[in-house]
Amino acid sequence: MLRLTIDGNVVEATEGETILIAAKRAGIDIPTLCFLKETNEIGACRICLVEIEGQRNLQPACVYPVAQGLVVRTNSKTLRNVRKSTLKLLLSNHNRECLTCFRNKSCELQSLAEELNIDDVPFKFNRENITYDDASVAIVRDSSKCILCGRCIATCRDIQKIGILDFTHRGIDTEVTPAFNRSMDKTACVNCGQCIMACPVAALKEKEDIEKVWDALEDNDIHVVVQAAPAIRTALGEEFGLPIGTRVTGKMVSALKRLGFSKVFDTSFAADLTIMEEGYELLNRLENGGRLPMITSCSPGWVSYCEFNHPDFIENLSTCKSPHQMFGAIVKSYYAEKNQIDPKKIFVVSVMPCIAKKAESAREENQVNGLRDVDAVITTRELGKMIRQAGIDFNKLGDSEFDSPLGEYTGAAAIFGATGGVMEATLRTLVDLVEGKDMDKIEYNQVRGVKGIKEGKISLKGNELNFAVVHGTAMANEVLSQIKDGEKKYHFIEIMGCSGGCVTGGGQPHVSAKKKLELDVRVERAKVLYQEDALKEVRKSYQNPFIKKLYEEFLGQPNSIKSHQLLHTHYSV
Ligand code: HC0
Ligand code: SF4
Repeated sequence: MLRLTIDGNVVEATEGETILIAAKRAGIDIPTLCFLKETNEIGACRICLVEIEGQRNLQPACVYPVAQGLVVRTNSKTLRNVRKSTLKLLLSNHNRECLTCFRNKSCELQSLAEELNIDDVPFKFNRENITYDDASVAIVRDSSKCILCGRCIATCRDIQKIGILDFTHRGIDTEVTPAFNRSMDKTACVNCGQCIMACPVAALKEKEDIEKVWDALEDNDIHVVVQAAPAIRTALGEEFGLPIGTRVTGKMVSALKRLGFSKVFDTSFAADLTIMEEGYELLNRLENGGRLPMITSCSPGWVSYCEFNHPDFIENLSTCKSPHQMFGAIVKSYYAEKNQIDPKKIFVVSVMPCIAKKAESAREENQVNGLRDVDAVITTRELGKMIRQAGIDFNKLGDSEFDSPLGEYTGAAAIFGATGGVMEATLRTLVDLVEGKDMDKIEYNQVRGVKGIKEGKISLKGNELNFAVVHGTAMANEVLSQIKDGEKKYHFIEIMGCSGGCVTGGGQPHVSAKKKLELDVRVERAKVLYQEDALKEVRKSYQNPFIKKLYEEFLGQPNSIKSHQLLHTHYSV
């Protein structure tokens, strides 16, 4: 343990820590901008400069290591002036249309300007040749807002190991762009949206579908059905100032009802359905020599990553559509038939924590008889906006229940939104199906938590099933390489494109770098889903009575011809 002095306080720190971290622990917030924990620690923006006794130059706290006896000052007239000048220069090169900016009030640059008491910016914004790229169905890039902090570049390159974005040009013309300034839709971007989550400003955002949804809601000729993904209920409250990790399932349903949707259903119902289809698909592959390991296909960021980078693993992907696509297909067939509604008059909206779901729903493969399974996908952030636009006081809402039957779900489905959730849900059903009885075991702790690669094995009637859970495309790359090299052998793998799974998808509420220093968002949001699971009486997908009914009345058996027509898909090479 080392001891140093920060602003007159003696602070204990461990070797290798930075001044920024030691100060944070001592309750001293040094301002930062380009800093993003474990992602972008490069000291580039110079906002976190501090004075160190005995040194002539100011030093960036985010990269300067602690040392025994160091005497640090984080607040002085010099520092306040230097930080202000640096920030004014950054602001002079930034399109300051804050009132009409989608990051208004969630912008880290704006907060910093307020914290540093910036009262004027003497320079006018007059950059030319800036790119506004909205060619992709999922992601929009606006260079006029970019402050060149590099957080998106580091996230895509080092965390996701994809590397779509980088600095181009020099000096005043410097921009962050894909190679050759291609539009995002012409790159191998998988639409994970993790660069959006890293961006402190509004240089990256999702392609909004809010107006499409409002138009459908106002059309009396259309029956508008909404489904909410498991991960929305754990994060939507943050849009309304509630702490990270607040469960708002009932309020979310009330809000969706107030917005005027004809039915408010839950993607979790289709998650239970996916477990049936995927579980039987796995059993079939195990028994009949099918391609192994079977890999989950519900994360469209991961599926695109596989298509772009590992086409030799495409046959390993489960042929199951992702739950929200299955849900759309069931609404436009079973539900339409039962309620005698023309499927062409049904508009399915998915509320997703993910921007890749926008691209997924637009794929031709995700249509049945020329009708899209899902007509519009909005993110948690977009839903937050719609609720505010409608003047709904979210925090004052009471709880409501999802509509039946497509809103009935088990605890197994609720945990889909956290890394390991799909695996745990599959194991709960698979073991019982193979053993032919309702086993006592429900929880599989080895697949929970945020370790990048989690492994385990179980015995199924004497046969060993080896499995792995992977989150983030970098980890996916690692595991696939190990399989190719023969180092690892698995029967079944869950892969999610984003670290943490859907709870930290690219469509979730923004969390500042400062907050991310205090807590692990993945853990806090996942806790809510495990709580929801524990509260459920039925915690195994095959025991969902409405899933049983769906098979009895409509689909026949899992993996039946009808199931394949509606609920399965294929991928491109
Ligand atoms: Fe997910 Fe899903 S759990 S991908 O992470 O499988 O986005 O929450 O909705 O579709 O159910 C996201 C979350 C979903 C789907 C489900 C799966
Ligand atoms: Fe990279 Fe994902 Fe952003 Fe695309 S969406 S640029 S893959 S981080």
